[in-house]
Amino acid sequence: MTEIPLIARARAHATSIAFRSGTSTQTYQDILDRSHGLAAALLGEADDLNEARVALLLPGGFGYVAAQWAIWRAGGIKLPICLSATESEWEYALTDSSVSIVMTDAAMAPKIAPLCERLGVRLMDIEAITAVPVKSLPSISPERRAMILYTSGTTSKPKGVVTTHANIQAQIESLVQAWEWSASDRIPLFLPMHHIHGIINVTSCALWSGAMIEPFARFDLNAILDRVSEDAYTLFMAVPTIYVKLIQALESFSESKRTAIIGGFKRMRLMVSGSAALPASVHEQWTALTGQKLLERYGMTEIGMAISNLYHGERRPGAVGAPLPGVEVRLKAESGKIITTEDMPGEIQVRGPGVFAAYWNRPEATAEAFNGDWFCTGDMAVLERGYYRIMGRLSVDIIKSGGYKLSALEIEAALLEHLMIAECAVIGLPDDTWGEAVTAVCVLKDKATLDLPTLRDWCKGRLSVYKVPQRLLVVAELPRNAMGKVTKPAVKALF
Ligand code: MCA
Ligand code: AMP
Repeated sequence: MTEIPLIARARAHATSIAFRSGTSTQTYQDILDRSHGLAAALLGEADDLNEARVALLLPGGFGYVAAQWAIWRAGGIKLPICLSATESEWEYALTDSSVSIVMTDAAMAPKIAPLCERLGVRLMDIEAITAVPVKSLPSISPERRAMILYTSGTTSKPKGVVTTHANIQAQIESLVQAWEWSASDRIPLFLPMHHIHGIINVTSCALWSGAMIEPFARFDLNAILDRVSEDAYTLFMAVPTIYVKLIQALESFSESKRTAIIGGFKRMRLMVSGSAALPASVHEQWTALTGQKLLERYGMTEIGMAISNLYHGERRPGAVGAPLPGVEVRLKAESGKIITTEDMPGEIQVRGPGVFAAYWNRPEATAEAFNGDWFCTGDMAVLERGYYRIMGRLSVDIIKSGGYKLSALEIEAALLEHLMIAECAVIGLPDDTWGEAVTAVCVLKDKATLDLPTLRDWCKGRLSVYKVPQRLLVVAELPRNAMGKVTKPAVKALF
């Protein structure tokens, strides 16, 4: 029988602790047993889920991983959805990928139950599943599709990125090798579990290595810092917004508290930043504060991690480093030529076994995203003294806020449903904490008025919290020239 390597490897660490939360712990054997039981419950009378899509609505931790492995061991495709998404965002993902089962827990079940009922999707509260007869599980080949992650882009609706078990394994192995993961590592998990950063970089790399994960239901700064001061961790992975928030918090603490926490950070073997640009000033502030040199890396949902500063070697502020093991990177100039020298900017293109298989049900979008077998990232970079430096994105319609990739077009489409808004454009304005702040530029309908608190209130329940505009610019009118181009918009109000 072919078993998924991530799961087969767990047997070698059977008695080691995989998850710790306060005094409660679960071993690798516990994950194997629980995922086997949940796989049997998923299968029922069937022998194989044959790539049926199963959504996961769970916080990171033991339950999440047991459910994830259950889906994989039963032969299904796992589709994690955002805990804080709105019902319409959930509905889009469930219908776009024709999900047949949603796995969740008692806390989340009531929130998604009405939607499941309306869509005719089976809802499985994993906490309600206790004794299940053990049954034999199907053989899973590396080429089988394993996961769909929804990602925003230059279309108004997110696309499902499909990866196979082989893709996921390649993404894990590359990082385990580059950052020297080992069974003695201990890492906190506070990132959302519907993105690669939390799923692969933290959770899957740790479990591949026999390491220990301490999950937090959300980014609970004080609880995490208490554990840092107790030397609980050897590794730390976060987005730049989190480092900004940590610096602000550390500066506000008493001398003794700050010293204890900084000691915990200092003694970690590695701290990583990624998912968005880490300003060189934050990199330098962190080093001045803790003595740790953050390792910045670059990745994308479609490719996993591609470029990283060196574990042993230079960690250059403002640069993302060199290609990771098994990943090929090239830059393509606007002229279409492949760049072969340093200091010439071009689009990053990536090739390797970690690159995704396809966008779910979108063959045209998949074809457009590739240049031969090279994936076109839409990010611009330049190679300088052997390291890549990200210069920005090709499309202004992609906003990165708090590490989340957002589509300006998706937010515009939602705002245009507001009765007062005639026209709108959504942009990302630079922001010290969030990287970019979602900003709505609106022309209102005749005699209408709108302010930011009213708009934000209206957005609640329609858009996830991180997509809600942080700033509003109301434009009186948009004068256009003979070519139809906007000439000089008059600002009416700025919030
Ligand atoms: C939340 N708030 C915001 C934003 N998000 N304000 C401005 N911009 C935002 N983006 C506001 C809320 O409205 C709320 O306001 C207050 O901040 C607290 O919200 P909360 O959600 O509780 O914030 P938090 O818990 O402090 O969250 C910040 C966070 C989170 C921890 C940075 O955004 C996060 O986990 N980001 C990481 C996302 C991630 O993993 N990305 C990786 C995907 P009020 O108090 O007024 O209500 S990228 C990826 O996977 C690729 C492959 C890669 O390279 O890694
Ligand atoms: P996502 O599609 O959510 O996986 O986000 C991927 C995008 O995040 C990339 O295409 C980049 O634009 C951005 N990104 C990730 N890491 C970095 C980094 N270290 N520096 C700048 N941008 C980054």
